[in-house]
Amino acid sequence: MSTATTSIEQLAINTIRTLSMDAVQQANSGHPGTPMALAPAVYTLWNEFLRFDPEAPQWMDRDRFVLSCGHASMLLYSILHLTGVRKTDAAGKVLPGPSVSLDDIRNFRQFASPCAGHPEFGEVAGIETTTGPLGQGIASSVGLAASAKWLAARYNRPDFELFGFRVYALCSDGDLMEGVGCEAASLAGHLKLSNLCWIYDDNHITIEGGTDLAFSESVGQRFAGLGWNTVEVHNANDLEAIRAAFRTFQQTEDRPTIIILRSTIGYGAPNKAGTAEAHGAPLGEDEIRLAKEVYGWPEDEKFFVPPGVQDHFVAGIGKRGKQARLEWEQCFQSYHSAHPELAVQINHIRSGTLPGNWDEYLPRFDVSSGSAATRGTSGKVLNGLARGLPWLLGGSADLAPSTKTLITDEEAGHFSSDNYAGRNFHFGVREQAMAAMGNGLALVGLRPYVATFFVFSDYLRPAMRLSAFMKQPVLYVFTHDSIGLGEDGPTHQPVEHLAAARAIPGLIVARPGDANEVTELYRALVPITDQPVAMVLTRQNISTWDREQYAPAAGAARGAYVLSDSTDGEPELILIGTGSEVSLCLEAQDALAAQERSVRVVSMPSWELFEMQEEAYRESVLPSAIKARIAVEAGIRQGWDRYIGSEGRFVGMSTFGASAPYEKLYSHFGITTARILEEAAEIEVAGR
Ligand SMILES: Cc1ncc(C[n+]2csc(CCOP(=O)(O)OP(=O)(O)O)c2C)c(N)n1
Ligand SMILES: [Mg+2]
Repeated sequence: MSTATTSIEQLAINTIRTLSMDAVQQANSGHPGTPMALAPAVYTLWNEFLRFDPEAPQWMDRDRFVLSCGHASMLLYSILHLTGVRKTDAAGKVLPGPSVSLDDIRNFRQFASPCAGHPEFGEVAGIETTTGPLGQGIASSVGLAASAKWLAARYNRPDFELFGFRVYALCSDGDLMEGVGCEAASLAGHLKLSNLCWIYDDNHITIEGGTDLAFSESVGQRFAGLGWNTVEVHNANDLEAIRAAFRTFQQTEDRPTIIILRSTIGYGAPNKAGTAEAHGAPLGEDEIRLAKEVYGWPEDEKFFVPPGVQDHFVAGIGKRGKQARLEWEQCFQSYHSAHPELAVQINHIRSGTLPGNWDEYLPRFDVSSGSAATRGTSGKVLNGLARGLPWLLGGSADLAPSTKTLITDEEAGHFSSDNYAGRNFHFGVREQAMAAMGNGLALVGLRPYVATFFVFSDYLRPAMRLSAFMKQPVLYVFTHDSIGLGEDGPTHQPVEHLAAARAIPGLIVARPGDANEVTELYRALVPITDQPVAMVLTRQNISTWDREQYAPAAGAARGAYVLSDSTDGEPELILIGTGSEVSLCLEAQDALAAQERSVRVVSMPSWELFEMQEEAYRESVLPSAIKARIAVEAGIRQGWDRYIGSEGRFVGMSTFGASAPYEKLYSHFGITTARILEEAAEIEVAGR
C-alpha cells in the first residue's frame, strides 16, 4: 500500500497520526499513543460534525472542542494545522497565517513554541481551555455547555436562533477517575445539558499499566446512573460507528451524551500498541518506521502532509463552517435591527467590555448603617452589580444563604433544566466542579462568580489556579474568612488560606475592612477582565468606619492606603491591617496616641492591587524610612515580611484555630489591641 492508493479519509487520519509521532520523536518527549488511537474520531468530528469556521476561530456560536486529556496535545495541534485554523491576536482579531504552522509542530514542546507540552488557552486559536491537569477539561466543558444554554435562553428570539453551540470533550481514563470529572458529570446530568458530548477514550491503559490495576467500574452504568445517554463504539477505527454515535448525540435532546470509544493506544505501532509504553515516550525511530509501514506511509518522510489532505479539510469543515458562520453573521445583523439593546449586550459579552452604567447601582454605606459582616455587605453589592451587569451570573456550592450570593431580583431566576435563563446557579456540594464551570462560563465571555467558605478554597484550588493561568475574570466569593467564624471550629477556620491564595500568580486577593471597602473593591476589580479575584469576607459583624474621620474608601482600590495618619508629624510606627483586623489597629492607634506615640494605620485589603500602583504611591503609603511596622491579620505570617521587613512584628495565627465564640478565640490567640500595644512597646523605633 502507498499513500497514492489510500482513501483521502484514511490519508487525513494517518497524517494526524504521523505528525503527532514525528513531533514527539523530534521533541524527544510527549505522548504519541493517544493521538494515534484517536485520530479517526477527531477527524470525523472535525471534518463532518463540528460547526467551526477555521477562518474565524473566535466566532461566538462555534462548537467548542476540548481536549481534556491534554497530554495528547499533538492531536489538537495536528488537527488545527490540517484544518487551517487561522491565527488570532489577544483580542480575537484574525491575523494572516495559520494558528499552528508546520514549523510550530516541528518545535513542539520547545521554548516559545505555541505548541506547548499541554494545550494552553490564549497561545493558539482553537484551544478553548487549558488542559493537562486531568479532569479539569471535562469539568470546564460543563460550564461551556451551560453558557450555550444560558445564552440561548436569554438571547434567542423567534426567527433568531443565535445561540445553540455544542461542546465536545475528548477524555481519557484519568479524566474519568478524577473526582472533579465525576462532580461535573453529575451536575451535567442533573442539568440535562443535551448539548454536551464527552468522547471517552476507553483504551484500558494508564501510565502504570492496564486499567485493571485500579479502575474496574462500569463507566457506562455510572453515566447511565448520572442521567447521561451512553453510546458505545467498539472499534475506534470504525468511522461508520463513530458517525452514528455523533448523530445519536445530536438527536438526543434531554441528556448529555458519553461516547465510550474502545481504542488501542499507539494503534499501528507493532511492538508498542496497546501498552503503557505508547503513552508517554517517543516511539523511537525504528518503531515509527514500522508504524508508518503499517499505515502505508513513506517510511523516511517526516512531518509529511500528503497533497490533497488540507484541501479535503477545506472542502469539509472549511466549507461547512464558513457557511454556518456567515449565516450567523447575517442573522446577527438583522437581530441588531430587531433587538438593538440585546445586540449591544451580546457585543459586550463577545468583546469582554462592560456596559456604561455597570456600577450605577453599587451601594454606599454610612456610619449609621452600623456594623455588618462583609459577607452581608458583599451580598448587597453583588446585587447592585447584578442590576448593572446583566450577564453576571453564578452561585454557590450549597452555601448561598451563608455566602450571601443569591441574586434576589425576581427576574434573575434559577438556572435549571426548566429554566436555562436563570442567573442563580446551584452547584450542589461540588466545589471542584463549580470552579471549573466558572472557567467555562468565563471563557465564553460571561461574568461568573462562585462561592463557598474560604477554608474550602482548597477543594477548588486547581481550577482557581487555571482561572489565573488562563487570565479569566472568575470572581471567587469566599466567606467565613478566619477564626472569626467562631463556633464551627478549626475544621472550618482558614488559617493558611490567605497565604495560599496570594501564592497563585495573577489571582487578586481582596479582604475588605469595612462595608465601603467592599463596594470600592468590587468597583475596582470588576473592570479587570484578565485576572480572577478572590473576595475574602467575614462571617462576623465588623464596624463601618466614619469616613469623615478616616480617609475615603476609594483608597481601597489602590490595594493599601493610609486610613488614619498620626496627627503630629511623621509617624514612627506603621500598623498594617487587613479585613476584620484593621479596626484593632485603629484602636491601638488611639491608645498609642495617648502615650504620645505617632502611629499610622494602613488598611491593606489587597497586596496585588497595591503592587500595581506606582512606586511613588507605594512609598507614600509605606515610606521605606519607617522600619517599625506591625502587621495584623488573622492568618499566618507567611509573605508578610515583604511589607513589615525583617524587623517587623506580626500579630496573627500560627496554629489551627479552635471551637468557641469568636471574641474568645481572638483573645485566646492573642489577636487583640493589647497584643498590638505589647508589640509596639517592644519594637525598635528609629530615634527613640
Ligand atoms: C490531575 C493529574 N494527575 C496526574 C497527571 C499525570 N498523568 C498524565 S496522563 C496520566 C494517565 C494516563 O492515562 P489515561 O488518562 O488513560 O491516558 P492515556 O494514556 O490512555 O491517553 C497521568 C496520571 C495529570 N496530568 N493530571
Ligand atoms: Mg487510558
